[in-house]
Amino acid sequence: MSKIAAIQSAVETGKKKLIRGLIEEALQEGHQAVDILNKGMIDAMSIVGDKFKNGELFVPEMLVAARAMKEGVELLKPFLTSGQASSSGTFIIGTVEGDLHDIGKNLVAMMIESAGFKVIDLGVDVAPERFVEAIKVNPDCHLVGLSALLTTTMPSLEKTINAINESGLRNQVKIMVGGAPISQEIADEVGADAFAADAATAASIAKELAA
Ligand code: B1M
Repeated sequence: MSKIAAIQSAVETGKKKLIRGLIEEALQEGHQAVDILNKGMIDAMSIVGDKFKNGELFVPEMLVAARAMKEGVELLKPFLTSGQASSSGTFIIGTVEGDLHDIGKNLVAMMIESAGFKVIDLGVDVAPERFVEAIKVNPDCHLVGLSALLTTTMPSLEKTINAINESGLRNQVKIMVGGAPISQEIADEVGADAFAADAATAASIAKELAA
């Protein structure tokens, strides 16, 4: 089995303790961190999602897979980020109300930080008022990112954007949305300024929006 396949299998089956060794070996063998992330770990989470949908595994297995993935992301972080000093501005990010998924949001935050932004991460299940408050207390913030992974939490995107509109702060910030069920069409519907399909795209769009 190739090292990438072994990492994929370890994430899929939630073998958190194996991840460090496997990633170190993969890097020593010359695999790129971005390949380990995309082909090893993100693909593993898609398989987990498919198996969950088909009833082949359940929430506890999804959770242990997520823990293994997080361990791997922590290890890869130094290889994925540029360590660029913050200068592009402040980016407030969070997973919307009702939604606890944070792996994708954390990857987006990491890539955006690496693109030179100061990132304020509000975490998961973030109520619209918390986004509004965070923008208020950070007048230097011109970009806000909303992550949603569930079709049931997609309305929270619109609720959050409406709350920012009603607070009178909408002119201060550009809003980017993303997450597995989100598309450009949905971004347009909820009144966002931008949609990004993945973390690398989110970082380049953030730079464009800040320019
Ligand atoms: Co959940 N879950 N989950 N889950 N989970 C999904 C999302 C699901 C698609 C699985 C499935 O059925 N196939 C499904 C949603 C179905 C739907 O809504 N249509 C689902 C469900 C149903 C649920 C529960 C309701 C299950 C239950 O309790 N019965 C429950 C909901 C809890 C809640 O949030 N209230 C639940 C719970 C969980 C866990 C807690 C067990 C765990 C999350 C742990 C954690 O995040 N800390 C979990 C997991 C792990 C998943 C899957 C398997 C993997 C998600 C993930 O981390 N992917 C997921 C299946 C799947 O996505 N295929 C699933 C890897 C990650 C790197 O990708 O998050 O898509 P992603 O992020 C990408 C892009 O989307 C984008 O960039 C990222 C990096 O490239 N992106 C942005 C994300 N945010 C962005 C923001 C941006 C721009 C881009 O701008 C701001």
